[in-house]
This record gives sequence, C-alpha cells and structure tokens, in this order.
Amino acid sequence: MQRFKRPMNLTAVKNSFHQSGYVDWHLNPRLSDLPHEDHEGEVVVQTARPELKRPPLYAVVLMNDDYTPMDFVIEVLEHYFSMDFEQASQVMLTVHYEGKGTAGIYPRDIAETKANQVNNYARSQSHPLLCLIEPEHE
Ligand code: TYC
Repeated sequence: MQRFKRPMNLTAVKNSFHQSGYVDWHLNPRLSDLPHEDHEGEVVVQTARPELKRPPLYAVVLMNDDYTPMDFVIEVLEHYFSMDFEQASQVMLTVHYEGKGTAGIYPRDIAETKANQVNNYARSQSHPLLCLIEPEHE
C-alpha cells in the first residue's frame, strides 16, 4: 500500500514539535520563523541557532572516611556511575589517598539525584560515606 503524507504547513509542524514536549536542550533546533515551502508543497524546515544554552555541570564527589569499606565504595561506583571494576577501584583509591574524588559530571538535577541516592544507600547500610556535588568549571 502506498501512503501519502498529508502536507503540513510550517505552523502545524512547529505546533506538533512543541506539543511533543521534545525539549532536550542539545537536540532542539529552533524552527525558523520564516515559512519556506518549495514548489511541490513540501515543507522545508530550516533550523536556527539553538534557543537554549548548555546547562551548567556539576561534579559528583565522594569524600574519604575511615570506616566505609573499600568494597562498598567500589560497588557504589559500579552501580550508580556505571563504572567497571577497574575504573571503580581507581576512583576509590584516589578518594582513599587524596581525600576526595570525582565519580561523574552531570547537569545539576542528575548530579543531585545521584548524590542523594548514594548517601541514602550508604546510610541504609550504616556506612558514613559522604557524596557531595560541586560546580564544575572546565
Ligand atoms: N578510607 C576507606 C577505608 O580505608 C575507604 C574509602 C574510600 C572510604 C573512598 C570512602 O569515599 C571513600 N576503608
């Protein structure tokens, strides 16, 4: 069966784009305000500079302490930060020897959520492990 797309004007394209709730900052081209249709009646969508800036980033930082078992810190890094055992061990040892270390870098909401998850999990297992977030300036 052959299907024909119903031609949409630019306003309809914009409306459906905005109604879709698709507002991911780095994939959200702003549609041009100037309608531009070719002679076949097909809509040509011009992209413009993105409306939104990159979000500020935050480092999720683990602090050293004398009581949390090394294995537990490695498990946290594997589970919440998707590290393999080698990476997780490296980061854990950096924290152990240098006092603190970065587990990952994320937009603020994600960083806060991860830090809360780590702190809640550590507390649920009666470990004093502390996870903080810090503004990340490159
Ligand atoms: N210093 C802890 C120990 O010797 C290990 C540890 C590593 C604790 C990293 C916290 O964020 C941390 N058991």
